[in-house]
Amino acid sequence: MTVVTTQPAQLATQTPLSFRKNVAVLRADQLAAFRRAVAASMAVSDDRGWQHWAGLHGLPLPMYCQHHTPLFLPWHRAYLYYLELTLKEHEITATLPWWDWSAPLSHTEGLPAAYTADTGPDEAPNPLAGADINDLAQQQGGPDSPAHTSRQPDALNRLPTPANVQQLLALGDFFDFQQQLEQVHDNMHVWVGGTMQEIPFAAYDPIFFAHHAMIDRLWRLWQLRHPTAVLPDNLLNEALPPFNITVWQTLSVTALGYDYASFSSRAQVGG
Ligand SMILES: [Cu+2]
Repeated sequence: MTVVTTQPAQLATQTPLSFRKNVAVLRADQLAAFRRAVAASMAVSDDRGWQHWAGLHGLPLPMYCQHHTPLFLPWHRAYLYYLELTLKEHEITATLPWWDWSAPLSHTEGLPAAYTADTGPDEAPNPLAGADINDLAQQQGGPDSPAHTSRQPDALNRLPTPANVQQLLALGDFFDFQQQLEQVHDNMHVWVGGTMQEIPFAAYDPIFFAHHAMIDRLWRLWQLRHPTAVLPDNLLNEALPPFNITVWQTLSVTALGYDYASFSSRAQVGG
């Protein structure tokens, strides 16, 4: 049983933490910067761009994502981390916002307005509303593959509640927590509907990353709640291809250079 407290040198040299924020409280300039970063990513056609990064999760082959395996949370943490770095190349302040689908606002508005508006305040198309899906992914997905992402949200009263979240955070064992969190995660993919419920294409939709930032945040909150919980050594040493990182290197978000704003600084919520 080991508690990992040290981090590899290349990760420990990160400078100031960058804070992921609740999408509901993003200031207009923060949302605009994030949208510019996503739009810029979508305009890049090589392996630094949106199509490449969305494709790592599902199609085109190989499909790297880990679902219903012990690597679900670590793999997706690495995935969001590296995608966020590519967005920072366009906008240094850009961070992945999270969508708290359990919050009262979500129970009245559903999908976050930042992701559903057709245009931003500048009248430019809103890149968070959806994305194209490249030809290769469509070919490999067969004749019913979508050419563009879509959503078909379910009823508001079927969203998870704060009580559901508290039940998850109270679980003491990592594997129990991960398994039950993944179930809620699965339900949310189905709740959003459309492309989000098809694993091969889900990550093309920008809402995927707001949903997964919430999942990653809940893992962070769970880690803070259960500081003595440990993962087995054999799991810690697992690689997370295609990322050059192991499970134990994903355990500390602050070593990776980011954190979640609401519990780090109350002042940031509502700011
Ligand atoms: Cu997912």
